[in-house]
Amino acid sequence: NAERGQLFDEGNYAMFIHWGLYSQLGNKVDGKTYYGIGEWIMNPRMAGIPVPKYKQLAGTFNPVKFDAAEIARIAKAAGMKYIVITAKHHDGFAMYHSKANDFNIVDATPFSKDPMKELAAACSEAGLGFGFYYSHNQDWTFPGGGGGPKTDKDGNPATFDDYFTKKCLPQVKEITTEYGPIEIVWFDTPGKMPKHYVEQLVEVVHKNQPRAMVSGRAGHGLGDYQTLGDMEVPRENIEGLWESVDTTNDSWAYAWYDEYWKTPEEILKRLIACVGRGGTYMLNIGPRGDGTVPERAVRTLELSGEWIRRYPQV
Ligand code: JFZ
Repeated sequence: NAERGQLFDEGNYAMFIHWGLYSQLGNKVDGKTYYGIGEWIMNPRMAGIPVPKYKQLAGTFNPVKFDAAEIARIAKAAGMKYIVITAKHHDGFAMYHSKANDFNIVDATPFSKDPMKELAAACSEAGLGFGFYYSHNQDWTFPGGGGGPKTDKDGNPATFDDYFTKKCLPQVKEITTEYGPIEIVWFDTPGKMPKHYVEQLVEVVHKNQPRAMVSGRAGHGLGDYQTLGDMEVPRENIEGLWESVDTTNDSWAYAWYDEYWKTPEEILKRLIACVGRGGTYMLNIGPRGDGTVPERAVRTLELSGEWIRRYPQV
């Protein structure tokens, strides 16, 4: 029915969720804490976890407390209109049931359910839109992926094309066909990824989900809107469709020590600044490895949402 782009026409407010195997670590590995963004924990800039050891984390990943309806409730209470969640981050682990690659939450963990099916259904039930983050260039565990192993399991050299055809493209087809209508595919960190790959991904998204928007971070200017730098709030009006992303605390993914919560007032100021200048504000939460959302994040979103709800009566 609606045209692509309508989602951002008058600005918008969305929930962003970084959730994956890394959430289980919460930035602590073998008793040592690493300070930085949690979803980067395996990277050499953080703990530098070798691929086989990182993959073993799947064996103990069991987010039995994940409650999709509760997450949808929190987003609604905050005044948000849709939710975008990490289908696959740079670590390469799929948080949905992928048939293209078995390093995923159904085939590789004791949880063995698809939480993305639950969240898509909960969003639809609550009248919220739904979308996926997908790391298309960086994949640190699949041979040939950006920042990933340079050889396959037999020691043969792997190319980016191997990764793209065997994993990336099939997975983007999956996330755009298996979860009902989606609003956004949020690609990120294109790096030096050649243009023809990005073109193929954008084509798949637009073909399977004609209304869905592709994030500016797809690369080569092929996205449907501009994503500003993390937590960037523009000082002046910006032309065209744009979005700013932010977190409720410091890290995107859960970090055990991260109590640097923004206050409800700070959240509201940032939201108003973005939407008042014609943009969209997407605010992140980082659920724990067991699926629960940190209480302070819930409270902040509820309190800021309460202000929005009461404002007309003040
Ligand atoms: C990326 C990811 O690497 C990170 O883990 C997280 O998912 C975040 C939302 O996006 O990092 C970036 C990418 C681009 C900018 C900043 C962080 N930027 O353009 O300012």
